[in-house]
Amino acid sequence: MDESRLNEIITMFDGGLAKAASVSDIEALKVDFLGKKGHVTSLFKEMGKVAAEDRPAFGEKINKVKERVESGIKEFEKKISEKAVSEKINSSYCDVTLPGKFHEIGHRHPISTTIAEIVEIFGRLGFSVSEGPEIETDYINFDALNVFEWHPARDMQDSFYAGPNAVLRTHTSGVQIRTMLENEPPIKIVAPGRVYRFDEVDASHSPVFHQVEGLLVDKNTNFAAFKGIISSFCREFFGADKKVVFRPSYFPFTEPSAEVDVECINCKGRGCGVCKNSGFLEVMGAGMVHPNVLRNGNIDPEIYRGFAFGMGVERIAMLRYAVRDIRDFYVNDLRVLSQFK
Ligand code: 2NL
Repeated sequence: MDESRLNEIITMFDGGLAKAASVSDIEALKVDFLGKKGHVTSLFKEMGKVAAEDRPAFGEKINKVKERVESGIKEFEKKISEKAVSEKINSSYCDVTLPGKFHEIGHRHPISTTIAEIVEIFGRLGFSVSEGPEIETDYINFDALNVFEWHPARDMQDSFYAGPNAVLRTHTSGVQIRTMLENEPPIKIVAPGRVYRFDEVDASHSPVFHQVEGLLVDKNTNFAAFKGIISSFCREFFGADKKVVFRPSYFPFTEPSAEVDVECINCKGRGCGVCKNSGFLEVMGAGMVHPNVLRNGNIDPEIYRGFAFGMGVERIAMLRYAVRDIRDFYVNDLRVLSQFK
């Protein structure tokens, strides 16, 4: 075994490496040189033929050849993987300095904002939120609220019916009747939601609108507590400087009943078109819960008293945002709605 055989193998390997262009080329080289029958492997098999005293020196030499082949292959593999990475980077080039795509962010509808503010203020006064179905029985929507069979509000012409005993709720009071039936006092809830009335559409009427009603039932509540809570709400919502007045009124479900007026937020009480020169705006109806209604809620009126109130959200939103036509809330014209961001 002479040096020239070793040099021959190295020359062959260098030639093969120079021509290699792909992973499969280098795999073939690996087999040719380091495989079971490869050139380098066969050198080790020839060890036996070498004289014993020459073996260490020969062993060292063939190990050098083996290392040379292995490092050549390793270097090639490194080069080819770097090339693959840089090709990938170049082919998927992205200009990170280009401006991004602009997506407009949505926002709350003014009616939702108004409901959220009302609910938030009553939340701070200790009221929690209750919700219920939009289709009610005649009993829950009318009878339980002391609205007698002959009451004009029960005229079929004034309400939408989904069936013989299925009315689209004309107020959210049903939620409060059910709350009374399902809970022991004290009760302190607000019931926001969509309500329906068979009204001709005009600048201030819509057949679908929103209401927030409230109900407090407890042993020791009274008309003074009622005035205190409602005044607090009105000052919080409309401004601390506004006068709040309670005018006698009538509702079948409360006795006594009151209409609540707040000093005009447009003219501060001087009189203008918004308040029809009265200096005041009517913002809600309210009163002490009628004993019949407490009884229908399975609450003993000899032990408990309650007060309740109801306000139209659209009306309040129109006053607050100086919107003159209720339909502006429903046509979903972004030129209108985007003013309420
Ligand atoms: C209005 C007037 C009102 C109520 C709603 C009520 C509910 C129960 C018992 C008693 Cl469960 N009353 N609700 C009371 C007074 C007035 O609404 O003008 N709403 C827009």
